[in-house]
Amino acid sequence: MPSPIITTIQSHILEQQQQSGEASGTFSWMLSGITLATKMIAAEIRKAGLNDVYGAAGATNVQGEAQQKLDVFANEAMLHCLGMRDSVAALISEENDEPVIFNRSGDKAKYIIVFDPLDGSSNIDVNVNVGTIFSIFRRPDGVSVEDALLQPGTKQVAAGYVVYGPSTVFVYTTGNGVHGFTLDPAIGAYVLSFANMKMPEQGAYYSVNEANYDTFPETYKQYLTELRTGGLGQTYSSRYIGSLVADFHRTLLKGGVFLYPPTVKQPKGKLRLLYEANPLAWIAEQAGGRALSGNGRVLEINPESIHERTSLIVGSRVEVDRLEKLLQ
Ligand code: AHM
Ligand code: MG
Repeated sequence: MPSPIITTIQSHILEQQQQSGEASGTFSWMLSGITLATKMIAAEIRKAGLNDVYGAAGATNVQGEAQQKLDVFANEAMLHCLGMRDSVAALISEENDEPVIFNRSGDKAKYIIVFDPLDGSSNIDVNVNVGTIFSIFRRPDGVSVEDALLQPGTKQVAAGYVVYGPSTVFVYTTGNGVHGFTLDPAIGAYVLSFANMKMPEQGAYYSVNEANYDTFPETYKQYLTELRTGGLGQTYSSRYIGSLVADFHRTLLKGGVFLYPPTVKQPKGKLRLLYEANPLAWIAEQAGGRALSGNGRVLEINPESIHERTSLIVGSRVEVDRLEKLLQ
C-alpha cells in the first residue's frame, strides 16, 4: 500500500524560509503564486492539440520572436497569480518589453520576480518538453523598485523551474540545497520526490546546438573535440533538446555539460541572463555544479538591462573546470 505520508512543496517552503531568513508567511504566499500558475500552465499544455493552443498568436515579443498561443497563456497566468500578491513589487517577464511595477503603498512590496513563462516554446507544436523558469530578488530597504530591478545573480533569494514533461516537475532553491517535486495530478499538489539534489561530478553527455559549431570561438571548438575524443578520460555522447529547462534538468540529474557559446549571429550568447541563465546557474551551484559565462561566474554579472543575453556553460564540476582552464 502506498504511504500517505507526503511532503508538499508548501510545507517544504515554510521549513526552508525559516533558514533563509525571509519573512515567513509572505515568502510562501508568493511562491504559492508560482506553483498555482505553473499548475494552470501544465493543465493547458496537457490539452494542447485539443484546445486550439498550437501555433502562433500573431504577435511578436520583445526579442522579435513569434509568440506562441501558449506563451501568451503562460505569461498571463504568471502575471495574474503573482500580481495579486501584495509582497510583489515588480514582475519582469521575457514576454514583456517593460517591467510591470506595482505602486503599492507602505513597505510591504519587497520582492521582484523575474521569469520566462514558457521556455522552449518552439517545441510545443511537436509535443516536446517545455518549461517555466523564475528567480526572486529582494528590494533592499530604502531602495526604490526601479533601482532594485538590476541585481546580480548572487542576490537571488529563490530560484527555480518547472519542466513540463511526461510528469510536471518543480525544482527550486532558496540557497539551502536543491529540491524537486512532482505534480501529483490526482491530488493537484507538488510532492517531494528529489530531496537535496546533487549533480554528478562528471557526466556522459554534452549538450550544445552543434549546427552553430563553425561560428564558435576556437576554444569552444577545441573543447568539444576534447569531449568527443577522450580528453577528459572518457568519450562523450551528445543530447540536445532545444528546450533549456529540459536540457538543464537532464544535466542536473545525469551530469555533463550544457553550453550555449557566443556565435557570429549572437556574439554575446543567446540566453537571457535574468530569467534563464541566473536561476539555473544558482541551482547548478547549489547542487555542486558550476556555471560560467565564458568570462567568470554567471552569478557575478552586473546586469545592465532586463533582457540582456549571456553565453552559458553549466554543468558538472569536471567538465566546467576543463573549459574554464582552456578559456584562461
Ligand atoms: P525561448 O525562451 O524563446 O524559448 O528561447 C530559448 C531557447 C532555450 O530554451 C534553448 O536552450 C535555446 O533557445 C535553443 O536555441 P537554439 O534553437 O538556437 O539552439
Ligand atoms: Mg526562454
